[in-house]
Amino acid sequence: MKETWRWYGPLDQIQLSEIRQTGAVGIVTALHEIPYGEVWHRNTIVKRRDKIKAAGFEWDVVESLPLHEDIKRGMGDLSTLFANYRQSMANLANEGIQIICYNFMPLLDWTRTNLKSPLHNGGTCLRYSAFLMAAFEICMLKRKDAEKDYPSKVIEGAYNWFARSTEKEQSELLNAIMAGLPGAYDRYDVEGLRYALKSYDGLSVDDLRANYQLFLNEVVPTAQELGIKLCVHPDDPPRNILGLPRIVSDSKDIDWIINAFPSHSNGLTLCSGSLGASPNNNVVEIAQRYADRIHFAHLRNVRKEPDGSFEETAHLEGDTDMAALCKILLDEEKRRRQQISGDWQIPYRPDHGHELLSDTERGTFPGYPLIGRLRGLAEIRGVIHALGS
Ligand code: DNO
Repeated sequence: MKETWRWYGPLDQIQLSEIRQTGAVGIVTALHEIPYGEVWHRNTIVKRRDKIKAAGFEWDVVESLPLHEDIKRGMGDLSTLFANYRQSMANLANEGIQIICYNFMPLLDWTRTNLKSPLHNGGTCLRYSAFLMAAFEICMLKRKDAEKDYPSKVIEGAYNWFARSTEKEQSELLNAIMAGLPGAYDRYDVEGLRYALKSYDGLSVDDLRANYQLFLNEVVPTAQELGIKLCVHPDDPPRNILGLPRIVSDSKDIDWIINAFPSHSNGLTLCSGSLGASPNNNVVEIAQRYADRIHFAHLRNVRKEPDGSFEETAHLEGDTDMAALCKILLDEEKRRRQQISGDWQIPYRPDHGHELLSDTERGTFPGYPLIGRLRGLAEIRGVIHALGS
């Protein structure tokens, strides 16, 4: 398995020279400065790739080539947006970058309620508390019908918290929920989010699936011709939030995606932490079932709680058996080496990490500190080594 590291480009506090010291050999990045829906031009790609090369790395994975919201909403004439997406893929393929991660989550990307939840050992982690999400939706956003999405115990906790919370705590909660858009510049306030949500009013799961199908029809054939491996990132958390439907949450959803356009270019990012946050998902089984379509892996772990909350644990702790998962990925690599010529390696990155030691002073993107991720990488490297590859 190829060790990669997510780098946010010039916006990142962590330098490529520091990443070299982690032992990772590949970089996962995106042109975060380009607004969603616009073409990634060849010269901009080349400049970024050369910078990565000069530091001694390959640019292995694009995470993400984002979809414009209109594609997810199925709004208006989408022909230019699809043409732009295809052009960006062609420009990337021309420079030898062939793995492209994206997601199909409406409006928000990953969502947490605490960005610095204290750990018993002194560091901090990302956390999703059901009662805080409920407090946000019910008391701050005042979303109609939000109460229907939560059990009464959680609703009670939400009202209690809200009654006692300060303005600062409420604004920290908003900030945490909005933080899942690293690199993108859209951050909503409560009013802005309410307005943005309006544009999704009435969109059902079936509508969203129809919009996804159209996207696949429009881009996968080109990806196939270019040798590009598209890999969708699962919903995080893998459930509906804010009243928005989500359709990349469990193995039934993944079945739908794989069958919606049967092609090797229509693949998955196996994100163990995202999938692992649902009690309906057995991540190891999911990895086994779709192994031949896993083009990229995010390895991390979570501990689930009965009310739907979860906390990001150290990479080898938490609910998912990381060794069993790595074994499946290693076996899949072995199969590829025997059965196909060309690229057999699965790039993976230590996904997220606790803020540890001097991480707290660096102001890195939430979930993406240097030392915490280095710990995760080192531990996973150890597991892979012990498994014999
Ligand atoms: C969070 C990440 C996601 C991921 C996108 C891919 O840490 O895993 O933000 O990059 O969903 O499109």
